[in-house]
Amino acid sequence: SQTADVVVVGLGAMGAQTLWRLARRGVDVLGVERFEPGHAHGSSHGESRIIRTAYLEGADYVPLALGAWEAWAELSAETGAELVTRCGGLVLGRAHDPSVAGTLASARARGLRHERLDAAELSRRFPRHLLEADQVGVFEEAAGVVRPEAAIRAAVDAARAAGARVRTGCAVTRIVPDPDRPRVVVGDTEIRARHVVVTAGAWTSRLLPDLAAPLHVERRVLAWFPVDDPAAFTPDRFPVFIRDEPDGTTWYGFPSLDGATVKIAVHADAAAGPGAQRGEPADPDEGPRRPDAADAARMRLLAERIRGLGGDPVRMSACMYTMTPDEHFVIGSRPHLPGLTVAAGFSGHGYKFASIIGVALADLAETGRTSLPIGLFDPARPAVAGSLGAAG
Ligand code: PYC
Repeated sequence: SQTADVVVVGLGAMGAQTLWRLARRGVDVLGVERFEPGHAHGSSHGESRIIRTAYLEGADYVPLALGAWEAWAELSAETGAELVTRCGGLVLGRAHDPSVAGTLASARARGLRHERLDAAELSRRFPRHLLEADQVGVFEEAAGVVRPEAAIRAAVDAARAAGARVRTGCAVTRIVPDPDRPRVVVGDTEIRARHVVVTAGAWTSRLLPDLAAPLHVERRVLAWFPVDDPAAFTPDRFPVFIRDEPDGTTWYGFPSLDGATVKIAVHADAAAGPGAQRGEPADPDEGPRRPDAADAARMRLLAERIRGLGGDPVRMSACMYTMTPDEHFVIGSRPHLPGLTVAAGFSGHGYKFASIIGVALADLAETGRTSLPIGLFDPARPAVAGSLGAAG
């Protein structure tokens, strides 16, 4: 058997940052990852994620978003990796649609700089977006792109350089809670720790069936479309965007990062099939169903709402969301799972926060508390634990 002060299970978005923060603090930390850091089997591939500040999911997220920007800058400074491109962000929809209304409410509640734009201003400043006459926009300068795979690899490399031990290509089969000596089983090896941080993404419920949190794993499709004029889609001219359409679909996209294509994706699909929450269910061990011609057709309909995108996607990929019932994250511990801290259920909007959640998880693993505002993510809240009559 092996020992470590802290074991981090899963080195994806959240685990990689936690590993790095702990190693940097001099903690004896061991990370275990079933694939290789920056892999394409989970929820953090596809080269880009949105970072924004006026947080449409709730003004309570704003302090964390501000902290996330700073924490990403620390990782970039330490590793020399360019991980964030600040290019501004546009939220589009009708005035009462959730993304527009939520962004405005958050910006106003926290006094954040933003511009509310009507259809005429939008078509003048952002002529590539084809909109209905009643669609409006909110532009925020403090938004941009985070590079998910690069950030995971940078954090794992920096953690190793700071002394972390890392085991990749091996799946954890069991996590045994214990107040004094929780254990993680990997193949024939049992790793004993003082504390275990579980950041297993879509695999969380498989590894922790007693968590008593209804985490619903769903498939999402990403598609890259060729651009007609690369100069019109550079980060300074074509910001990241989120669009609510009148049929209830929310989709999003990025400036061109390769000078040839733009990536778009659906966040919440109004046309999701039966049994789905906001997208098709997925099994993490099998992986999300591969994108097919029907996906291409669906994505093409969205791409056509941007002038200069269209035709067939040159590339598609599928990833997984792990949804909670209220779409807020689950971060913390439960009395019936002693010795463990869990972070899961990022509901398709967590990546941008990985840098600061790594700090919070490192705090929790070291001392059992954090000064960061994560109360909203309490795993014991009624929307999560109550919905299953949870133990503990
Ligand atoms: O986290 O900003 C986000 C986002 C938008 C669409 C999907 N995720």
